[in-house]
Amino acid sequence: GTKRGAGKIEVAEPRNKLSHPPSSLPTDAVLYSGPFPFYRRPSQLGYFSLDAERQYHGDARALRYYSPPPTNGQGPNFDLRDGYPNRYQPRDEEVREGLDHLLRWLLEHRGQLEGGPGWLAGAIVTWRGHLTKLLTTPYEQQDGWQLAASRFQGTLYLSEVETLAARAQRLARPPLLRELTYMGYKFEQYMCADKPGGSPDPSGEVNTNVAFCSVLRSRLGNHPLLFAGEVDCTDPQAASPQPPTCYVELKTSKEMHSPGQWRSFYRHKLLKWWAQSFLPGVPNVVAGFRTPEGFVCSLKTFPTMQMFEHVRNDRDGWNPSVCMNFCAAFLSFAQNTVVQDDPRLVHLFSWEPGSPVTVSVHRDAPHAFLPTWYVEAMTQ
Ligand code: 0WD
Ligand code: CA
Repeated sequence: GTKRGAGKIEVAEPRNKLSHPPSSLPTDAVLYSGPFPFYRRPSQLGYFSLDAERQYHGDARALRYYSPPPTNGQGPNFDLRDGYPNRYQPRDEEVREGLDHLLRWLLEHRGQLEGGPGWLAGAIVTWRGHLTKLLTTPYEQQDGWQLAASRFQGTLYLSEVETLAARAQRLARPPLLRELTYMGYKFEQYMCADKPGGSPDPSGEVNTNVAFCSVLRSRLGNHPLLFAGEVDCTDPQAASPQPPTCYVELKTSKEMHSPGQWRSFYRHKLLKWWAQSFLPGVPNVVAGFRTPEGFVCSLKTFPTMQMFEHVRNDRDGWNPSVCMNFCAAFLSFAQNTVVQDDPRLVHLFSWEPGSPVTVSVHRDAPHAFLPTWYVEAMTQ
């Protein structure tokens, strides 16, 4: 420590840097244009599966294999409403899992993480879906979000909290929306086999407890990232068979008939598809376009790296640089705000469209999200 009055000139700490981090973060797209930031090519660190009872398994049992219909003859004719509601086992959405499954994977693999000693202590741990929401924030005009953040052993953990509006919407979800959700999962069943080279079996149940999750490492600017994301299937015939480049994301969307409908699809839906698949390095999104009666009669592959081309010359389009620069700015904001290392302390970042991101501070229940079993095992 430097003693006062020992002849040294004392330089004042610049204010607003760490000692006084800003208390809000603007989200306007214009503030985040500029060059695309560094984003490390995502690499897969591991994976896990959740079974029909939502039980964790440290293996790939829930991974399915891409098995599109033969391209000869006519197009597909998938009835997405088949099996609804009798063969639908939806996950219980009242169960708040937070980061639990990802934390279990991390606990079991913390000794074998690459990146050198201390890599985890400098990293941000979260779900891919949370990062997707950050990427699309500068363009989002409907849904806000809340992200809870805790620092523990250096690592910054980010876990989404359902907003009151989202909860109200979920509880009041009209039956037609519930069926639409089913149809998305049904499409996966028509497009995936349980074994490489096998054929899809659409006669079974659709159980949305089942999931295969890839755990990935990347870095955005100077933020090392460890995140997990649900993967729909792997393509046994992929040109590059190594994960994540063999993975395929499946989506359904309304059939489009006018240039105006395509324009709107490129501006809104493709942004979400791009953000979700770019983060884990999933190279292709295969879309099934459904008729008003719920039949998929055409398929189209959208390479993730070509999605931006559809809006590059659109004044009302989105820009990947804005998405990534905003995400990097948010991660810096969070890193500078959550200074104390304490798993029971939560900084809650809240955002509503048209406003900046704001922060509130909480301790313990109901906001703390790092489970005791995790904190205790990591403290050993
Ligand atoms: O409890 C929560 N609030 C959340 C839980 C929010 C986000 C994710 N999760 C968990 C779930 O355990 C889920 O299995 O994460 C897993 C998926 O994580 P993710 O990949 O980070 O999520 P995201 O990219 O938002 O969604 C990927 C897929 C979705 O596919 P589509 O094509 O619709 O984007 O994961 C599914 C869905 O099939 N999915 C969920 N499954 C169960 N519970 C959930 C959820 N809450 N959210 C998305
Ligand atoms: Ca999907």
